[in-house]
Amino acid sequence: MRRCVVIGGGGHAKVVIDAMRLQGRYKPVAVTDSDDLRKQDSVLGVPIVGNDNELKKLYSQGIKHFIVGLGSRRNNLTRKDLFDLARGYGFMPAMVVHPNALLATSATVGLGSLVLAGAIINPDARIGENVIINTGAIVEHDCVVGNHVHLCPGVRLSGSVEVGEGSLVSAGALVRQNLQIGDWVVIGMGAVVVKSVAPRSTVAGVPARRLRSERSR
Ligand code: JB3
Repeated sequence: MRRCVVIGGGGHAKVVIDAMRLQGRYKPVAVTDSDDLRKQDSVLGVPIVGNDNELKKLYSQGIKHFIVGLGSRRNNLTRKDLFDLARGYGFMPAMVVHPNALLATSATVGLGSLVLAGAIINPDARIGENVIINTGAIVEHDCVVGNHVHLCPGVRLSGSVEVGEGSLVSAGALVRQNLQIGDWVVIGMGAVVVKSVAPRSTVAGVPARRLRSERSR
């Protein structure tokens, strides 16, 4: 089994480690966490070995795979930065799919991505790298989901929706078919999105309306 480091040791890391064990392709052997007080703590029995300065050492010890185990906060920038950091050290991204997720045979999922229990990804959907398809999220046929996106629990993308890089779709949001969600967009919890969303904007509500736009990244 491929040994794997999990970057980030909070609540999301628990579901990552659990899915990894159930999938049986990777063995989680170490966790890094930026909170130095958590060194020598563990997550579901996997030791926290220190902060991200330990990554180089882990790689030299023969651990060649990683997954970002951090969920999103206000956006996905930290998840992207951690993905790029680990790739820079030479690690290969793990691709973790919970055995109770349903993936169509023609759907594709990129490296470093995580598909959790109860998620459904329908035919010809394309999922990028370092994406989280969280518990019970539905990605309908022909959707295109960009790198570093997080679809939170219970999100539903109707057919042929495009979600740009880094966007965060919060829990329970619903997106109408054929819409384009730009890069680095934030969609609020429970929103019902009936119009395409411009890059870097934040929308929320039913129907979803823009709250603000033009964030720097
Ligand atoms: O709602 C659900 C189902 N999941 C949420 C998930 C998507 O996001 C979950 O309930 C949380 O709200 C959140 O999970 P996450 O990201 O694990 O958050 P938290 O439980 O607060 O733990 C984050 C951990 O990552 C903390 O221990 C931090 O010290 C650590 N951390 C923060 N920045 C980092 C970094 N660790 C590393 N290695 N590097 C960092 O840059």
